[in-house]
Amino acid sequence: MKSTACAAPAALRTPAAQHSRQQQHCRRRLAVAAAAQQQRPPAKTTGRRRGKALLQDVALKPGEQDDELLADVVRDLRGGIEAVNMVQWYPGHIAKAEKALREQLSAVDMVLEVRDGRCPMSTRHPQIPAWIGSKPRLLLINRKDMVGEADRAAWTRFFAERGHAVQWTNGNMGDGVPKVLEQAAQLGEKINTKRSARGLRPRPVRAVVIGFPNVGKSALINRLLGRRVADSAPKPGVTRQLRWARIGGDVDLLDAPGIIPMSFKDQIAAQRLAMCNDIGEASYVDSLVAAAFLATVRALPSGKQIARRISERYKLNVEDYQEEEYVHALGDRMLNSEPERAGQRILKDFRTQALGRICLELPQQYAHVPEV
Ligand SMILES: Nc1nc2c(ncn2[C@@H]2O[C@H](COP(=O)(O)OP(=O)(O)OP(=O)(O)O)[C@@H](O)[C@H]2O)c(=O)[nH]1
Ligand SMILES: [Mg+2]
Repeated sequence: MKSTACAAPAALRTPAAQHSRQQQHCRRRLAVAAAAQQQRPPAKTTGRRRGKALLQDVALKPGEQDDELLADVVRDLRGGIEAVNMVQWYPGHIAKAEKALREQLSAVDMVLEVRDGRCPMSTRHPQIPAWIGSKPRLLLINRKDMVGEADRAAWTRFFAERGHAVQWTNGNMGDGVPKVLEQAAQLGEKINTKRSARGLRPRPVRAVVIGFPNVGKSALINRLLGRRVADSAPKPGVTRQLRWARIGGDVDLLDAPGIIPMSFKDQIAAQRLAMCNDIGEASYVDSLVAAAFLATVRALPSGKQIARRISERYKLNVEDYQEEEYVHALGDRMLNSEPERAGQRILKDFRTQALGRICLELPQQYAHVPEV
């Protein structure tokens, strides 16, 4: 962006003039901030609309484009708007489901915890280990097909170092499912040996499938059962209630709605959930999440390769722009100057793998985390 300071007449470059100019900028900065606050829509407005409204408030107006200082202020203010507001989207059914789930946990023998392979640690619910106590927990990292082999191997090692032999699964195709059934059957044998020693009749193993929204829990249940009993669709919040389903007498499965922690302060993890469509779209601003996605992939070891794919796909070189600018430039180029549509396009292409197989997080980012 061009600086107006170079073009200023000599009189404006004296210390006194500079001081007054700074004061003027401070006043303008406060005015912009105040306008953003005042025009904030009522609290019940969705996160997405609120985010969009704020972004409009804090945008450069015509004639301000060359003002470098004001541009800085605007950038600061925009940066202060969170891309994802999880609190705003904590649907009532999740709170209810969490309560019901905790009540049911005492009746199950094992827990199948499903994570999203594109962000296995951002889809970790920190309270689950405490809720399930000493019951066996099998970690299923789903969406195997959406993550490259090297990333899968690195994550498998990461979990193994922390005592968990994770199972990679594909809820659509069924990869990994026979292994899960095998482990459930082994546990069933143990339970029933104990029961028969006490003179009790054998019973099926009871397993609950839990995890964040849209990670593929219901799809996996359908695969485990070999028929479609649970509703499964590409959006978060499909399963609304806990429901038991039975597999051929050996295993009973409990399908649960996706759960997220009530207080979720990690903005980076929240952004990854938004990128993966694992939280409701009302909680985020597409253009900002798409910009965060571009920044995330830029920092990956395969960042250059992904950048090439993005540039080729949209015929716009991603290396020439800062992330948010790129989303806007894409909007200008292809989508009627609508940055939100550009954001949606990028996110959709990531989610449908049009940009390739991408794992958004790296084990080394969680090297300091002992609990998984
Ligand atoms: N590519 C791919 N898609 C998957 C996989 N597993 C599930 N899906 C798809 O992901 C979408 C979400 O799956 P669901 O089974 O509804 O997810 P869920 O965890 O039950 O979601 P909620 O009930 O909303 O919490 C569906 O469109 C599935 O077809 C997988 O391993 N790979
Ligand atoms: Mg479901």
